[in-house]
Amino acid sequence: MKNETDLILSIAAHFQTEGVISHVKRFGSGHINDTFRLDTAEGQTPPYLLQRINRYIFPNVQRLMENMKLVCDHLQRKLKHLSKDEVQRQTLTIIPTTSGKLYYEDKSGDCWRMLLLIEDTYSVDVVSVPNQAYAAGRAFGDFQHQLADLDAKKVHVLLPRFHDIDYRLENLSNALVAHPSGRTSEPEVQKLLHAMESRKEGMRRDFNKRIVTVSPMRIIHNDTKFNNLLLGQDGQPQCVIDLDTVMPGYVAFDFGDAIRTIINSGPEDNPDLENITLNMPLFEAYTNGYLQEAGSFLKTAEVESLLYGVYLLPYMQILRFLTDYIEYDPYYKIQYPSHNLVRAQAQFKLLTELEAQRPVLQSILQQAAIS
Ligand code: ADP
Ligand code: GN1
Ligand code: MG
Repeated sequence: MKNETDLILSIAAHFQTEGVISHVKRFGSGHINDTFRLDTAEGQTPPYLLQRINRYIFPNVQRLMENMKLVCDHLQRKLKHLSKDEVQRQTLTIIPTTSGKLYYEDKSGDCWRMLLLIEDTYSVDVVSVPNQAYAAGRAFGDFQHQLADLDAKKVHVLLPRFHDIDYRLENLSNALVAHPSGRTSEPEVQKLLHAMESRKEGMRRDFNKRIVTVSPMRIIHNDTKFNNLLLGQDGQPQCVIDLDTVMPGYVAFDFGDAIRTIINSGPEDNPDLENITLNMPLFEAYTNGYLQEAGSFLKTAEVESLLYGVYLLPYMQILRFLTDYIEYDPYYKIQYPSHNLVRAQAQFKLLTELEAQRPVLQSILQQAAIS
């Protein structure tokens, strides 16, 4: 069997690359795809990024890539006043295969895509300073703004009910039926299940009454965690990435998911629960940055819905991590056997901190909305 580098080189040969690829390195900390950085020999072309697309999550890669192309083209048209170089630093660029396709399917059925790697950028899992949070708010707000005139009918709904609380609750119930013992009977799992159950009706009510029935459907990113933003060397956002989930949804989802990672003083999977605290200045900074960009197009009801997203997105994320743990981890990449349980526990601690600070969060949001 070939080693990984040989495999990647043989896959890369099917794309319209320039220069000779000389180095291959695993890259990034995403939970879904396998990502590799490809460097060409010195003095040749810029590096590339090759991704093996997760087949379990995206069985229809053709449609996935059609969405991605649609969004990239739309964003690039908006930047046509800039140089080609600058456009390629602010948006993703898909490199087609030698036969002109958007992805390559290998003999084993794995599907691969290639992008230009945006140089001198990095992504981080934990935000450190308010400036970064403010700029991230502006970047995700601007992203929604740029997509406001994209025809929603052209976007395939690849992951139906992606942020639908009833779907996530159904998945958990199904997991419990399929796995009545095993991990389900662990005391830590039972404790979390009770905590989720006791919040269920309140969360469902907020989801339906405070978001779905009052907000217009828009094209949103659907996965606004902080590491889906590339930062430039100056620490400022350079490009919104990970476009796999761009689909219709509600702005409160993107806001809540961003806050989930930004307000958390530590990583999403912090096993040290005592040290999971809220970084309020980052919340305020993100909110100000987001409303600076999105305030012009959001309806009043949408602005009011944002607070509910701050609770619902962590709640749904706990359901998702817990479901995956009970099902023995088919969905998220894990680094050790209890990783999904640790993630669920850390997100639950985050949720309880958010609950304790509700009046403060509400007043920061209200203040940001009127200034
Ligand atoms: P996943 O779905 O697994 O999260 P992503 O598309 O987010 O995959 O990519 C994983 C990581 O690869 C990102 O967090 C980022 O660090 C890096 N990355 C992705 N696209 C690019 C790019 N075009 N240029 C530079 N780095 C990138
Ligand atoms: C996944 O792809 P990545 O790592 O950016 C997931 C998100 C979750 C997130 C939790 C397609 O995001 O929905 O919120 O993990 N993406 C998909 O960290 O399910
Ligand atoms: Mg990602």
